[in-house]
Parts: sequence; C-alpha cells; structure tokens
Amino acid sequence: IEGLAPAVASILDAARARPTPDERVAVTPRDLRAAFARAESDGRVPVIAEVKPTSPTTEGTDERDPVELAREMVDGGAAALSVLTEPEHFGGSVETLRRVREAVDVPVLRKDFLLEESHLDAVEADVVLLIVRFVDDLPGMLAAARDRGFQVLVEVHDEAELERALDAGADVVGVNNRDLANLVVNLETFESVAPHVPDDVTLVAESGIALPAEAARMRRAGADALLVGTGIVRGPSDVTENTR
Ligand code: IGP
Repeated sequence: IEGLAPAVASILDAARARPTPDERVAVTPRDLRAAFARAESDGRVPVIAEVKPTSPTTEGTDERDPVELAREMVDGGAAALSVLTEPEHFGGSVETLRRVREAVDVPVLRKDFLLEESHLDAVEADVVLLIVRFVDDLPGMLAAARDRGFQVLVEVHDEAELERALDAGADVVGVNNRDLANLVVNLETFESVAPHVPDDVTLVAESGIALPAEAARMRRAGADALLVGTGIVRGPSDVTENTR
C-alpha cells in the first residue's frame, strides 16, 4: 500500500508478522445495533468509547487501569466500548480486551489491524474492525468474521472505499476522520462521505470528536453513533449529551 505515514507502515508490518493463533473462540455476541437503539431511547447519543493507552498521535501513555476506565465509561453512558489490541503502537493487548469485556455488559469492539483470516481467531469480542484500505479481500474477511460470530465495523475514509464496503455487504460503516496516510484529522471527511451511505446502514463517525459541538456536528451530518477515543477521557457525558 502506497503513501502511508511511516508510523502506519510500521503498524502494518507488525500486524503481518503476528503469530497465528491455533484455536478459534466461540462468542455469544452482544448486539451493537441494539445497544445503539437502547442509548437513543434513553435520550443519549450512542457512543463507542475507546480504551487506547497510547497511539502514534498521542503523547505519553495513559497509565490508568483500562478495566477501571472501561467501567467509568459505561457508567458515564457509553453504549459500547472499543479496545485497542495492537500491542506495539497502541499499548493494547487481547488480555486487556478480555478483562474489559468481562467487567462490562455492553458490546466490545476489537480495534486492531486485522489483515487476514487467522488474525480473527482466538480473541473474544462482539465486534471487530476491518479497515477497507488495508484488507485485500474484503468480502472474504467479512464472511470469515461473521462466520466466527462477530459483527463487523467496516472503516472507510472516502467515497471509493465506501463503495467497496457496501459492495462487500457491510451493514455497519465507520467513517474515519483521520487520514491514515498522514494522520491528520478533518471532520469534513465524515460530512462528505455520510450523504452517500444508505439509510439501512448504521453509520459511525470516528476520530477527532472531543467537544459537544463536534459531536453535534457529526450527528447533524447523519452519524448514528460516535467513536470517541482521546476526547472521552475528559468525561463521556460530554459527548453523550443529546444535542441533535
Ligand atoms: C478514536 P480519537 O481521535 O477520538 O482518539 O479516535 C478512533 O476513531 C481512532 O482511535 C481510530 C483508530 C482506527 C485507531 C479510528 N480508526 C484504526 C487505530 C486503527
């Protein structure tokens, strides 16, 4: 893949070099769309709150206990959680995901760079992320993930990627406001892609949402849910407040 920021290229190299787990897991998944609907009917903006100890674009590492943080996020009104499991660049681990999922009752998304079928194995999660830009055989990976019982959040960054996601049969699409080529965030990304998403597809706005005004802006542009990482640590109630 051409034109990626060096940090992203290095993330993909690490992902390709991962050992293959030798077992599959069976999960009884918690329904993501039902969790969004519950939040809406309680008058909250559906938010997927992210546990992300560090990242190539954040300074330092969040030393708080991820399980404590996850509990606070759910108590603060998060409809679902996202847990980074990429170890080298995001300080994540599948063990953290397991502990978090055990501690809460909302759906938990595995946020990672899953490139091939074997990367889907041996990790319990309700939802997995597939990044269109990085997955060669999207229909194949989508089928493999669903086979294992996962719901899938398919991440796109522009209209061409959205077409690929829809052609592959994605029913939950995330538009990442952060360009993985240069790591720059621009909320107009979501605004330009959202109008092309069919109504029956659940639409998630990802990245760069830290203020209530930014949450409201994404909602106005058609976001069914928001994926919030860095911004959530100041208190999830800020962005779950229904301002649409
Ligand atoms: C959260 P932010 O700007 O709120 O911390 O972003 C989430 O969208 C971001 O972590 C993310 C991400 C990804 C991380 C979106 N897509 C793919 C790693 C891989």
